[in-house]
Amino acid sequence: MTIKPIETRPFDDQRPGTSGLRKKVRVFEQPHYLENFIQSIFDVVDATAGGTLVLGGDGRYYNREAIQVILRIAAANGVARVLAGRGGILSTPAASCVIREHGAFGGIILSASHNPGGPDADFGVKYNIGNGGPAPADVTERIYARSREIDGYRILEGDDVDLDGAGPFMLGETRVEIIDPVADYTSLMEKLFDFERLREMLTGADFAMRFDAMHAVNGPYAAEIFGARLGAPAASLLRCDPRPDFGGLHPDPNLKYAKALVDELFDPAGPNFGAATDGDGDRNMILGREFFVTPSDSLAVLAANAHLVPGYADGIAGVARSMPTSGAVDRVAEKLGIDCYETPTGWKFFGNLLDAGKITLCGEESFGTSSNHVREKDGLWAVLFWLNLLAASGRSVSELVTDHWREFGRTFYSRHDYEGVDSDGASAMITALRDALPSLPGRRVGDLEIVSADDFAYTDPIDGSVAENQGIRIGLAGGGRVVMRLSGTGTEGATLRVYLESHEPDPARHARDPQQALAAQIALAAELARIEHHTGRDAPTVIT
Ligand code: VG1
Ligand code: CO
Repeated sequence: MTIKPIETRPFDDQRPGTSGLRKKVRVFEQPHYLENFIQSIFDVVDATAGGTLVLGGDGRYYNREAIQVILRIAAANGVARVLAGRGGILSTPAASCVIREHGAFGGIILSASHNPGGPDADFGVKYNIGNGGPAPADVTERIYARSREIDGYRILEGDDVDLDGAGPFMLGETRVEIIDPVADYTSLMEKLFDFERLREMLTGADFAMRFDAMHAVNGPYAAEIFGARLGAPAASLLRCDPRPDFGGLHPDPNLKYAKALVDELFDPAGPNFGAATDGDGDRNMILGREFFVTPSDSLAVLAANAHLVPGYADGIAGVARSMPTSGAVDRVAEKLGIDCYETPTGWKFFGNLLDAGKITLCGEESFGTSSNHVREKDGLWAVLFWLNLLAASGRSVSELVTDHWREFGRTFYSRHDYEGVDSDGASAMITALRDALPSLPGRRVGDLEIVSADDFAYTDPIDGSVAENQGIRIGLAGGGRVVMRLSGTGTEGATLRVYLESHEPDPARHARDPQQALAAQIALAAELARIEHHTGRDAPTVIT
């Protein structure tokens, strides 16, 4: 087999966003586009020292083709060993687990996460480092800089690797091992949770759950863990056959895109527990009977009750949440006497804190929760954690959460997304807000008083790196907040995210509908940011 140098010209749009490089499949299918980006990774990361690379994806359209290309480029760049998920499959948390278990120098994960899949939809490439987590910004910026000047890549000529075969295969000097995508991950889950107790609960007559894999990567993981190991009835596992286009749906586990599951759980005679995960398996949505748990509350409840779960019985070192995530977990940390960190949006910012042992649990309002067991958010882990809490406490989902509110107060929370708006209008809106920041504190809008306003900047407490312009943060008297930022994961136009939050200590006022409880915050955001003027929209496209 020969290594072929190919001349190429740089593309100018390969800057990774919140979570890797995400583009339309058609963009990735352009000649040399994927190759350039992969070569840029290998030019930045030294892959020649005899190490192992982990490779897999969420199974979406173009996954297998991309894996064949990446294997050949890896071989031409002197990677000694590649661990590839069978069928090209690895969920994001499983890839993180495999990188850590096998001491790999890094991994390439192919996914556009919760974005739709198919020939006209989205694809993505993410590079993770040796701790199993997303590459930090200095690495992604170097990869981007390289992609702007690249003039060639190296690729091995040869046949495709049989991703469904037993392996190992040799690609030139590179050994490609085909691994069971669920094995390492399942063993890790068995170490953290009380599988015996879970099995008892899931096979019992008075417990019914529904898990919706949304035709995405977690199907086989759920079949193994909930089905084979824990004995959950087949009828409780929904859409567990992964499809390249996710069945034509949006694999995003929220109130809008997992509506069938939500409807089932909101039936008064419905199951006790419902959950869904996203395209690449790192997001989760938790539902009880007639009850939706906001991701911010979920993180707070997990932190407050972690001692009930075997893997966390010794207590937690600290917690972290992304800036737009509600302050519910902060109150738990205060009570536990542990540190709570506020980081920018995106999982890469948790990595250093986890590595340094500063935090055990962390989460984002965007349906992401996880712990120090991997360096990615982890959908199935969150579902198992909740199940373990139900089994150990004997309480229902709604009881656990409403008890929590009684103890800590309720943090009403909602996110309003304005998807696919005009990029220039959205940028102009953020710029205008930024310019107005100094004039905001002290101002009243309706009944709300603004006490602080800034553009969030973060200095990493471990390595001192600084991330600026991470979102407009408006603090309100009484502990409420309005946060606004632009998405860094979209592939079309811009998406404005408006995060709304208020704190209510009085249990008599906990049963309100969040949209009503947050009406004043919603009005404040519209007025201050002039959302309709800048975006032409008078309502959000998704409310969670
Ligand atoms: C969104 C979420 C963010 C999350 C990111 C990746 O980013 O808000 O919290 O980390 O998606 O999640 P943005 O920039 O669009 O707001 V995943 O499951 O799509 O990898
Ligand atoms: Co995801």
